Amino acid sequence: MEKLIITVALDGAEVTREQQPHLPLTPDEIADAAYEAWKAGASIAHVHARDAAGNPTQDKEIYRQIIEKISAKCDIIVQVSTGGAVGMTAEERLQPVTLKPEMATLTVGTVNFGDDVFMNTPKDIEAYAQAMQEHGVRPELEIFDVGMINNALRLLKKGLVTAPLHFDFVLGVPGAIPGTIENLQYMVNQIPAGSTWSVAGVGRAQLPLNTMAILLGGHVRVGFEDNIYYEKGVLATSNAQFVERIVRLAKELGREVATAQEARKILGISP
Ligand code: KMH
Ligand code: ZN
Repeated sequence: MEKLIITVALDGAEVTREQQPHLPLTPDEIADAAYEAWKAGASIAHVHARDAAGNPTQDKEIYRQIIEKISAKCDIIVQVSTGGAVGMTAEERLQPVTLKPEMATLTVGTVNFGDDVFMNTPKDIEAYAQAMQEHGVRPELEIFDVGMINNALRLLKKGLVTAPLHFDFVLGVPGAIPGTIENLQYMVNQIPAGSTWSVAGVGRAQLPLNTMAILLGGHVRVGFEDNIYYEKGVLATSNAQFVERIVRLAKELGREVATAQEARKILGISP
């Protein structure tokens, strides 16, 4: 089986310090958290920028700082968000792609998101994909619900993304597909042979879905963006703590963990 890629989603756009006191917010804090997670075994850092007040922003200069600070500490792959936060415009959301990071997320459909709507019109999705192609950025296709897989295949047909595709199944967002083992298995069965995939389970779905991915040959995403609790009622003390648990589980289950360089090879990213 391919080595296991561990992505750490360090901060997200929705979680607050009030909910999770160890949430990294400034570029320095995000870089330190990425470094700790990399030391623990993560090979991709999925990052969202926050402004001085801790609110989500897609400001290019803040992303630039985050990328520079992380890269000065370690060789973890930096994956910027083009999802940003609900309500942001496409122009806002696209900003970090112009920095030519190694990876960026690309959500391929609109979905209810708690009490909000995470808007991704066909036109905007195509514009994000095109910008990623222009800037040489490897897209990770974010799949919040089943129909989005078909949208990804349409992008492939149009030549806006290239095979092998890399998917991230995000299960358990209120308003989207629930985080069950059956749903993950169904989604995995729908993607083209030769694709790679990881799974991000929201809240208590994180650990069982991550474990299933280790067994099925997929990859995993952990971190405060998706889950702030280490176990029921107990807040995690760091993002790295989640990575450490995955590394232990992978070892027990006989799956080797990929370094960042090995992850680049698996995902077809030139170093
Ligand atoms: N914050 C969510 C609305 C991504 O990073 O690309 C979208 C999101 C997905 O987090
Ligand atoms: Zn995100």
